[in-house]
Amino acid sequence: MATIHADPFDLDFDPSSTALLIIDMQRDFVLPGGFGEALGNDTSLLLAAVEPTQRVLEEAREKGMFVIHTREGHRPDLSDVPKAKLTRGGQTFIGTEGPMGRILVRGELGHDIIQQLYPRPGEPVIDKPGKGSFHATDLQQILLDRGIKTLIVCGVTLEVCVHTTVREANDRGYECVVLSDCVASYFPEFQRVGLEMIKAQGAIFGWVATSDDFIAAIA
Ligand code: TIU
Repeated sequence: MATIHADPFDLDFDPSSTALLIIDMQRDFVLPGGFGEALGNDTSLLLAAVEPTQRVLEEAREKGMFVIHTREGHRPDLSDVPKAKLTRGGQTFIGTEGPMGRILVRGELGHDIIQQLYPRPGEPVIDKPGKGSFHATDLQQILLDRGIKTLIVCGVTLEVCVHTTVREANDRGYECVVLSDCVASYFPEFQRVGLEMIKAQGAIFGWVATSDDFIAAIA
């Protein structure tokens, strides 16, 4: 067993039943020319999460911890995009050509995970059509098969895909620790309040710790 120093209180976990879940570290969100910028965001704010997540990933791999990656995106024929997502606000970005290929479409450069955090063989990559990582994916089955009980969560954006996934996971009985410096938002105030929401009311849907807390816990 291990203990991670976390907010609002320390959490005991078994590293052998813990997975590192890295959410949507795709070019489409963290680099200019993709989905994030098309929506009017300054993508550079997300880059702060890259280096701490690299350190966490390196340590988790060294300790043999199970690592899972997710990507938000759609089939090239867009048959899995709800109409309400495709034409949100009267605008369509998904599936249109950009400098990194068709936006949020599987198989395109922009859809893939950035090189610094690229999955290794044996690390499942969950392709998801929605914001949550459990909706319309086999993540639940993969976690059950491995006997996973605790999730260490990194990725972007905090208040969208990270929150949705952690809320889904919490309802399914997983204990989730979100690493505050390994998640990012296009909105600094959402970064602050998004972390507050998770750990309020006695860890209402999760815990918050830092990359250093995680690395110390598994040392
Ligand atoms: N727009 C935004 O903040 N996020 C997303 O659309 N997807 C994820 O968070 N991955």
